[in-house]
Amino acid sequence: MREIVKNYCTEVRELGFRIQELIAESLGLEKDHITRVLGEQGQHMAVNYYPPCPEPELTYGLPGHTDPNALTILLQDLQVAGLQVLKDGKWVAVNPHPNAFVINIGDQLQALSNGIYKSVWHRAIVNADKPRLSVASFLCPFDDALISAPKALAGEDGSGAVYRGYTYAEYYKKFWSRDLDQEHWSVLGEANSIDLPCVPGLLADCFVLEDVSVPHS
Ligand SMILES: O=C(O)CCC(=O)C(=O)O
Ligand SMILES: [Fe+2]
Repeated sequence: MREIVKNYCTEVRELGFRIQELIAESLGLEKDHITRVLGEQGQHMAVNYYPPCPEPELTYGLPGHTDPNALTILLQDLQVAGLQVLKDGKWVAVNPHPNAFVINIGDQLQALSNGIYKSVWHRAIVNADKPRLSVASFLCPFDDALISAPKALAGEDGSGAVYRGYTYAEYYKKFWSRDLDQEHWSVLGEANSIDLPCVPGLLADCFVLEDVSVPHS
């Protein structure tokens, strides 16, 4: 079991790096731009267990949030759907596909891409009679990573930057110092999130990028 989880973590990490390289290329940046800026990335895995709820409309497995990290690779339960993303103001189901991961752009890639890639709002609903499992792998910038849009996207003088630059540590400090919604966190607890010792990190959800990213004037 330990070996399987270890291999999974290694493979998922490599996949994450490859996706970050492809995203960089799609933005017209050097292939290694994002992986260079994010540095030695932290990796964290959450195994989310959502017990069945006879009245699913009364609760959430995981309330709406964006992922505060850089990139999330999500393995969904093939038997039970539950993930929804917010699209044009409506919650849309993302049904599981065999042999497919769901890739979530996190807040840090939204900032790094100057808002071109969007950190998607998502939530998980529970099922009336079946439990659901999901395995989320989070790639996080190293603490001192300076998150700011590159000149190629924000202009030589930075005047086209949508967000001000900040370090990931600063982002996290703000994240933890905001008023926590007690109800939200108790609901999170009910989802039985288990932290696996992949690489030390933090599970943190429900962060709005705009909270720390002051629009450039
Ligand atoms: O269970 C899911 O499908 C979503 C999990 C998730 O969004 C998270 O762990 O951040
Ligand atoms: Fe999430």
